[in-house]
Parts: sequence; structure tokens; C-alpha cells
Amino acid sequence: MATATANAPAKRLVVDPVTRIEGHLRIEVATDDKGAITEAYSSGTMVRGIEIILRGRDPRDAWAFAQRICGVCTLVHGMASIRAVEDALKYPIPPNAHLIRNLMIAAQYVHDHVMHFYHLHALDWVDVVSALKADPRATADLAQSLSTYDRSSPGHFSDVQRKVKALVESGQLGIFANAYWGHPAYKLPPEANLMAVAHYLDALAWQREVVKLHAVFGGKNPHPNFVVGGVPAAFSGGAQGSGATSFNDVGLQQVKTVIEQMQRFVDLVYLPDTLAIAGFYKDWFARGEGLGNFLCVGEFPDGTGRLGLPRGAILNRDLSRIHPVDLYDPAQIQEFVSHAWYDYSGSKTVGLHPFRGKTKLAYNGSKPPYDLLDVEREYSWLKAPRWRGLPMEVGPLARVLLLYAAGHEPTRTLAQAALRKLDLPLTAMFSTLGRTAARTLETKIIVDMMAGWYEQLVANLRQGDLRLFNDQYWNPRTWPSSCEGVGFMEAPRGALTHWVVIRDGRLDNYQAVVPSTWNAGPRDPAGQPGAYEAALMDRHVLAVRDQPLEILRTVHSFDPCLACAVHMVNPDGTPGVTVRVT
Ligand code: NFE
Ligand code: MG
Repeated sequence: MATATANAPAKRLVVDPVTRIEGHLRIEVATDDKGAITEAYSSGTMVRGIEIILRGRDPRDAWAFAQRICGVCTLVHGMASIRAVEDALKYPIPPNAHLIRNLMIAAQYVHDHVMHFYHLHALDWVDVVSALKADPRATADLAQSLSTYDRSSPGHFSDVQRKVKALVESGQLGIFANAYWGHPAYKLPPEANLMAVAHYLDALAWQREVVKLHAVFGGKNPHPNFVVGGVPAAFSGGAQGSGATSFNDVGLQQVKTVIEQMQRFVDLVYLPDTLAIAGFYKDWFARGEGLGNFLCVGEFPDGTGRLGLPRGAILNRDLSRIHPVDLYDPAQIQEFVSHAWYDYSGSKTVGLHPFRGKTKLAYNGSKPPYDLLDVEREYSWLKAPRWRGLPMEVGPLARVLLLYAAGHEPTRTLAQAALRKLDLPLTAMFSTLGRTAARTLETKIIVDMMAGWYEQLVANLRQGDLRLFNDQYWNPRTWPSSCEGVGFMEAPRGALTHWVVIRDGRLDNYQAVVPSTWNAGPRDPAGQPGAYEAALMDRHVLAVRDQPLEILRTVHSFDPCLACAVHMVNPDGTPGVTVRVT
């Protein structure tokens, strides 16, 4: 083993790379004699520099570069980017453009959250190998007791079991390789495991269908097209002219079908599965909380200043008070680099508001600058964003808590029904499984909003309001010589902001402050940990020291995306999954 750095504690456990995420995440934890986690460190180990390559470009082109920050939250950086430019230039956009954007954003949530639950997170709770022992008839009884989903027959579950058996017997587990099958922390009975595996496979086929909504309005998925000033598609009516630049009645009908497919899967599969699986792991509603501070920037604007998902901050779990958040106030949002490989002209204590933000690398070598992380100094390619100096959790749990605190009736009803079913108090939401359950609840809340926007859009088009774009944006001579704007959005993983400074028609500065930067970021100058770090430092005791399933559960509950968070790789690559015990 290579040498540990001088500051490294004696007992460090390294998980690198964390898999079933997007991007490159390394977790190091320190444990005491009993194996309980006492310290945790989260490190983004990859760097790309999109903020740097945007400088000097036409602001109207920025979205297409920014959108390539990530292929999972495939539209969010494009959206935040055009909103930033629109905020700087301040021309309105037509109501239909808001409606279409809302539908595209909502479709992204539903798609991304279902994919996270089944394809990225479920295998932390579901033992695929145990599914081989299930009785298909008992599995059908279980599935039919939970919902009226039609793929719940004994014959279907026996087919799925045969498929999994063939995989296991071939010795090539493929998509199910590299997990801790048989780990003692798996608690589901074989039938629940088999049902979940069947739904894992169904969700793969389902997602292929539902991405079509993006293709109707944005030409393709991933990375649908956008445009500053509206949406880049005209309505051509009839059955003609559907494609990258226009949509028609056939496309609208397809959107309606997708909304119905989404609704059905959420109601009949995702929501009941979440509650059923959570019921076997109730102890995970009391672990992995972390910060207790939550931030939302808001989403689903309607053009009149109202938001479908509110903006605000909740501090110390106090749901009786929503603190207002002002993105323009230089004292509120700041990014710190005390523990990150960035250079703020030598200062490691100052925080920069993103309009004045800097992206300058403090390390440019060809090898990773660590063996074990030097946690007293710099240990991540993520900056540490703070709100009024405080570390904040962002994401589904933050949004559900904000909606709850704001008195949003559908959220209160749904959350109370779920907690009643699980026989848990509201405070159970402040936990690893609370975060996972919140993601499911918000998917239900958002999918229920979609039909309303769709109907409004169709009504507007039928009444002859075909405006989808404001061409004022396309005459740079009318632009002020200097302006600034922030594009906010609630991406699936949380609060996302893009910040532009425009001078003489070009981008003078571009900063992205991203959900996984908030959640996965390192310590700040005051030594306060980021959200993953805080959530892991709850004295978890690992049942099997070199199979840290418990770490994966908590980290995955945030749905990490490090590609987004660093938006900047170790040129020499990294080996496969390593769990290192020192
Ligand atoms: Ni790459 Fe992303 C989302 C954004 S996460 S997935 O959601 O923005 O940081
Ligand atoms: Mg950034």
C-alpha cells in the first residue's frame, strides 16, 4: 500500500469510485475502535472546466455548452443557462414557452427519479440473488396486494426469475455485477426482491418511451434543444412538420400519452414500491440526516412571478419558518475554496458571490494530488457553496419540506398518508430513507401537475395563441453594454443556478453552482462539513468493514452527480471499485 499523508488518521476507509452514480466520487471515512464512522470526507476527483470555456462566447450559445455538463439531468443546464441570459436582458417570454418548459422539466424529474430509484439506488436495498429463492405465486400475491399494475401475474414473475437465474448461472451478472449480494444488511424477503427486480426491468423499458416528450418539444433526448427567448419549435398544427424545429397535433397527442404513461408508473409501481421497501428498513428513517438545513431556489415559474415550487431556506429542521432567499445579495450565496483545488488569488478564507466567482485551478499535475486525502488542506475538485455562511442540503427532501412548510395541500396530504402507512413521525423525513421517500413523493406531486400545463398549452394553441418565442433577444444592438443575470432552476438533485456577466455582447464571466456541489462539497474555512459528509458522520457501524453498503445507502440517497458538481479527470484513470482499509 502507498504511504498515507501525515495528517491521515490511523483508521481510514476509502470507497473510490462510488458506483451507480454519475461522475467520479471518492468517500473517505474515519472510524473508531468499534467501527463507527466518526469523520467523513467527500471528494470529487474529476475536473473539466466548462465555466472556463464559456468565457468570451455569445451568451445565446452558452446553453449548448453548459448542457454538456451532464447527460443525466439532460436538460437542466441548458435551461438554467437560457434563464440566466433572459434574466440579464429582461425581455419577457411567451406563456406557452413557460408551459412547454415546465412540461419538459417535469418530464425530466419523473424520468430521472424513477431511474434513480430502480437503477441507481434500489440495489442498496434489494438483493437480486435472493430473488432466485422467491415463489413466483407468492410474489404475484404481494404485488397484487400493493397495486393494480397489470404486470403482476405468477407467470410474469417466473419469467423474470428465469432471466435472472440465467444471468447468475452464466457468472456474468452484467448490470447486476459488483454489488454486495448476501450482505447481512439486506432485509427484504425473496418475493419483495423478485418484485423489485421485475420493476427494475420494467422501468428500463418505460424510460425509453417517456423520453419522447423531450423529443417532441426539443427535437431529441438526451440534450434537447433550447433557445434564449422561448422554445425552439413552432406549432405547425395538423400532422405535418413534426421534427427538430416544430411540433404538431400528432406530437401533442404523443405528449398526452407520455404523461399518462408517467402517471401510471408512478401511481402503480414507483410509489407503492417505495412504501413497501421502506417498511422493511424503518431504522433507516433514523440515520443519515446530516445538516438539517435546506435550500430551494424555486421552479415552475409562470411568467407572473409565481413559482410552482417555492424558493426559501429552512434552518435547523424548523418547518415553522421559511427564510427568504435573495440570489442577488452578495452576502447570501458564496462559494469557498479552502478545501478545494482552486485558487482565489491566494485567499483560502474568502467566499465569492458567483457574479464575481472565479474558476482557476490550483493544481495542474498529471497525477491525482493525493494518496489518502489531505483533509486538513485541499481534497476535492468541488467548491463549497454556502448560504449566509451555512452549509445547506438541496434536493427532493428540501423541496418537499419547503412545500410542506408553505402549506401546499397535496404535499401535506401525501406526506401524512405515507408516514401514517409507515407508522412514522414527520421527523423521520430527516434521514437517509426520508430523502429517498421525499424523491418519490415529489415525483407524484410533479407528475400530477403535468396534465394542467398540457391542457393550458393546448387551449392556448387552439385559441390561436401560437407565440413561442420573443425575438427581441436576437438583436444584440438593443442589449445594454453591460449586464448580469442568474438563471435558477430546481434540477432533480436540487437547487441549480447559472450566473452570467455580459459585456459588449459577450460572456465576461460564467459560473454554475450546482446541486451536487452543494451536497457533495467539502468543508469550508470554518470547518463545517458538506451535506454528504454530515450525513455520513452519524456513527454508522459497518456490518462488514470491506463491504460498506451503509455508506452507499446514505450517499446514494442524495443521488450524486459529480459530473454536474465539478463540471470539469484524472488523466491516468482509476482502477475499478476499491474499498481500502488502512
Ligand atoms: Ni448531472 Fe445535475 C441534477 C444538475 S446534479 S445530474 O439534477 O444540475 O448536481
Ligand atoms: Mg461552478
